[in-house]
Amino acid sequence: MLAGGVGAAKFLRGLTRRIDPRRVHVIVNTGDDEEFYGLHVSPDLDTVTYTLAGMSNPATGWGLAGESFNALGALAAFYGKGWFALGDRDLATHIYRTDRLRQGWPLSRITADIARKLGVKARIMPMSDDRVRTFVKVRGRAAMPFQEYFVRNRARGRVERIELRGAQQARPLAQALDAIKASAAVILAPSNPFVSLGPILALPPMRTTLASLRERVAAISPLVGGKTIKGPADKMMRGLGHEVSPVGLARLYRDCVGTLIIDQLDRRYLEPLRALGINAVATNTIMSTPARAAALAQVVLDSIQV
Ligand code: FO1
Repeated sequence: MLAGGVGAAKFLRGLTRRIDPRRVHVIVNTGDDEEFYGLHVSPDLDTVTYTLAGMSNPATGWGLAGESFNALGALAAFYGKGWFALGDRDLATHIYRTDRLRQGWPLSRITADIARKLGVKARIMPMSDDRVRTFVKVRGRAAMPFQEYFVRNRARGRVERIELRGAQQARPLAQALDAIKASAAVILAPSNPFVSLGPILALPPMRTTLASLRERVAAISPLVGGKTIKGPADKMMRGLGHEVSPVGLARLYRDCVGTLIIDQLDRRYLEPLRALGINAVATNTIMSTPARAAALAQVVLDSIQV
């Protein structure tokens, strides 16, 4: 599966109820990674890892359940008030990751190590061991790193451009490409197509590899009735000149996705999608409970006959 953060993690919680987690390989976006207080933070990797470990904060979907923020409060005395909420126990993950990076471990090894130590059975891997940084250009402002746009500025403003800095030079993880080629199904999570899945798809030769397996590739639309449940994907589609509908999404993915799972509220798009050469399936895509996420996962697996 190709994954961003919270939406992907929710889906994975369902998928791993339907198939053995050891069969699941998760390739995660690292374009959102950021340094805070000298520490390397990988929000999407951590969101997926914590969720599969059963440790994530159910209210936010990111961070850890039952967190405290004492260290962040103490850091404010030196750095000023922080805008990125790093919890005390979450900081342990960032300290460990940063320490290992400094010792020369690749991010993929650290990610597997953290997941194993937290008891996760699925294989979680960063999209690349090379650094890719997502920048967002909003009208009237210079391009800014993703977390600054998303958290500090609360995704305000009209998005004019997404820059995936370093993506052309970065190599996708070899294990990720191998897993994709060996898999019965490749699932694109209901994540943001520009800033979550975009960075993964931008790594050559990720997109052409998926295109060669298109019949086995399914994407889940993050749109429900013209809006996203969470996050700015709908605003971004509009700002970047795409139709905010499953058809707009299908045009973004058409070369590499054979099946598109859309919400039942959007069933009127089934025919137009089929006319575009996409196998379209409508179902309830709102993952309000793990059981709902598992039901969605079953529909996805059935749609590509796994
Ligand atoms: N999202 C927020 O909206 N506000 C935060 O303060 C915040 C802190 C944070 C800390 C660790 C972490 O792993 C994720 C965190 N996120 C926060 C979520 C993160 O910005 C997004 O989920 C992803 O980058 C987008 O997928």
